[in-house]
Amino acid sequence: VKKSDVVKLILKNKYLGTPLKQTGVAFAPTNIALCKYWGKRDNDLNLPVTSSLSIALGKKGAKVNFQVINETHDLITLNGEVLDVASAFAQRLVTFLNLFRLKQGPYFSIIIESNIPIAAGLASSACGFASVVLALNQVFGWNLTVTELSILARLGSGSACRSLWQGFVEWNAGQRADGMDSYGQPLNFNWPDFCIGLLVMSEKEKHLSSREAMLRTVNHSALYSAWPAKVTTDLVKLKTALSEKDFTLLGETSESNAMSMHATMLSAWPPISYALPETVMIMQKIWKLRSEGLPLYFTQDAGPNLKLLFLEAHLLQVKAEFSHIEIVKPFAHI
Ligand code: 2P0
Repeated sequence: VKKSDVVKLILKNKYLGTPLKQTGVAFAPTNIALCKYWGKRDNDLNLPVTSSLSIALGKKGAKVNFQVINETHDLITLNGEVLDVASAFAQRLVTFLNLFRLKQGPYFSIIIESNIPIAAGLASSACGFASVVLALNQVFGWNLTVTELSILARLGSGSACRSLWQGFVEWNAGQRADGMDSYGQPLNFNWPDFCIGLLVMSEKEKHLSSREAMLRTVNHSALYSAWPAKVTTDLVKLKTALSEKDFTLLGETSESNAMSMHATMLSAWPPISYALPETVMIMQKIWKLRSEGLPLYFTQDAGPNLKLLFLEAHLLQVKAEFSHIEIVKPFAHI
């Protein structure tokens, strides 16, 4: 099954339609996985080996503005800078857009504004592709369901299928070869005093994309075979934690899940580590604070930055310990 086959399955007779509107504007939040997506069963369709569970970051994400233009190529602007068409980011986006049009177009001016560091393990591709499919749905007048949009977003980047909602979202791995059963679904749990602290150690682009790192881990890590069972257990624990508002269970499960994902990478060959010395120092500081009674946990993705998990009751203490922290309250605006 190819990406273009999935696009045909979803768009049916709307496939390769002409634009209905000249513009499309959309926002999608970024998301942080508490139970990670790590490893694909289909590398082209971004079909995961396991399900995963994330929390959206409210106003942190990407806004896109699509405008049909009379050109033979797209014009992409990212945070005020016109992108070189040969850049990896532009190529990836254009390749994705080509799934939805013929050689003759339409082509777009695409203005992307992101308020998170790009490619620093803060899930910029997730909100990027999610906002792009939302905008395309407007421009082409597809009227797709949010489930169908989630499947299309996944074709751009796996984690993007979780970025179409605020709050907690589960991505069911699904079993079908065409991935029509692999999409995000919102979980109906509100947790107003849940806080996330972003600790950015480096805004530099990562040295190894998650795409390559996942592939290497699946193919060359002896520990990867233990990962699916770990995810199964952790998903049950996380859903229990959400329904019972058990923050300790949520924190422990999320941190343990992240550490286990990184363990599969460390055991790959060549080994993969996304940590900087500061990353490890801060982990140790968190463990010390926790041993002294502060209910503070972290998660880490394919980059050196840490995302701290805590409740509002401990906000002042967390701020006092980490001077450069940026606080996100995922449910504050819902
Ligand atoms: C996640 N990550 O669940 C995991 C944890 C990084 C670590 O999803 O190849 O950019 O585009 O499907 O979605 C980042 O991987 O990878 C990611 P592709 P993606 O958030």
